[in-house]
Amino acid sequence: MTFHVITLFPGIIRGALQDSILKKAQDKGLIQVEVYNLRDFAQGKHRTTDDYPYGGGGGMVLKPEPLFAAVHHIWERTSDKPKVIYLTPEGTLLSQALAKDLAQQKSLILICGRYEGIDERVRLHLVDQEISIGDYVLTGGELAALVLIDVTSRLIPGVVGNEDSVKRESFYDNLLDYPHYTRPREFKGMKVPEVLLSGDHKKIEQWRKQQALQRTLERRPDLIKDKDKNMKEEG
Ligand code: 6GU
Repeated sequence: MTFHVITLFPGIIRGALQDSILKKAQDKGLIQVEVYNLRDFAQGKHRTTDDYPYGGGGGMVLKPEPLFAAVHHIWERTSDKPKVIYLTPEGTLLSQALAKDLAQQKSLILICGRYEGIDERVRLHLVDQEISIGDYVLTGGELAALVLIDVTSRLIPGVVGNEDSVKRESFYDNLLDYPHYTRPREFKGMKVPEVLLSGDHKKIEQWRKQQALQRTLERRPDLIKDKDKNMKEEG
């Protein structure tokens, strides 16, 4: 899968992808991240990418021309006309379910905003989907784009070494994860639950399910309501 990222700060995107699992995924050819500096698509001596808002008020707004030029540049060089996603706190909340949908795409264009926002005409005529990563305001869309790339990439087969762990972890079944233990059997007087040492796989499975359910009820009862709703909708 290819992520085309349009940003004023290519270093933020590149820097975060130089280590660990996403680095390996790129080396293996499972994902590709192409970074485009918005400034390269701006006109004039000063290559201005932002301007004052009509109607006044504070802050600056990203101009439409460089964003249109950048997206068309990418479309002209790709065979599949990738969808355009704008990262903004006004967008649909990113969830595991949305990430699963995104992971079906061959490629995506991600626009990272800065300042007060982008010219509304970009949203109306260029953007297919607006996505937010949570109810708080970041200084720009770059960290949000990285979150989107991370959650989507790890759903692509081969990116995460252990497929089983992807299936078992938090949110996969709309439940939080169960507790994990490793050696030693006793640490500072705290013992590993007996059942995990029993070798009885059925019992272990039951204990994990019960723990996951209990944790979800205590911490995120909203997830269980969502799950009920989803099951009813699916019939
Ligand atoms: Cl996508 N962008 C910004 N600037 N702030 C955010 C966000 C995105 N999602 C949550 N907060």
